[in-house]
Amino acid sequence: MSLKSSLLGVCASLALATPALAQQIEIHHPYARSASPMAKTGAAFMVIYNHGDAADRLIGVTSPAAEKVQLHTHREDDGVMRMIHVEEGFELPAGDGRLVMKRGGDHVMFMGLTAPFEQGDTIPLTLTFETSGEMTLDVPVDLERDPDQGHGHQDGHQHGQDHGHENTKDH
Ligand SMILES: [Cu+2]
Repeated sequence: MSLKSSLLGVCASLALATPALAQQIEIHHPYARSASPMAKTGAAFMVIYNHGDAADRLIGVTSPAAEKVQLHTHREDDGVMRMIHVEEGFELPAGDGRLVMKRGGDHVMFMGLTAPFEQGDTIPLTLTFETSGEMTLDVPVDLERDPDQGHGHQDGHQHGQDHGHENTKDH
């Protein structure tokens, strides 16, 4: 499945679930990876936009692909980067606010994978938003993506720049 068709699927399922809010939450460039075929954990990354007039919050994640799925971030602790479970979730500010989940930062964490993440697989993932409700998408596994590619830096990054990567990552 191409990235484009999976994004279309996202829009379609959201429209069915919450017609009034269909335009408000938009997900760009989702992908999932794990460190090796033996890994029992994996992570997913994406950029989420809130085009609505009210702030929202990503408060939960579920997936049949792992025993436990959590929202994580990385914090530096005495020079060591550690992953932390963020129970309160991540804020999505109103008016095109953006949540960037990327390597070394905020991410969706899969613990106890039910099957290894293999290149070309898609991982079903349900995101729960405080206001907009649930949204299910198929996240493509991309083990080859460069960590620095795709999302750029979290600060001062323009919406339009994200689209620039679409062509290079489409199959
Ligand atoms: Cu993690």
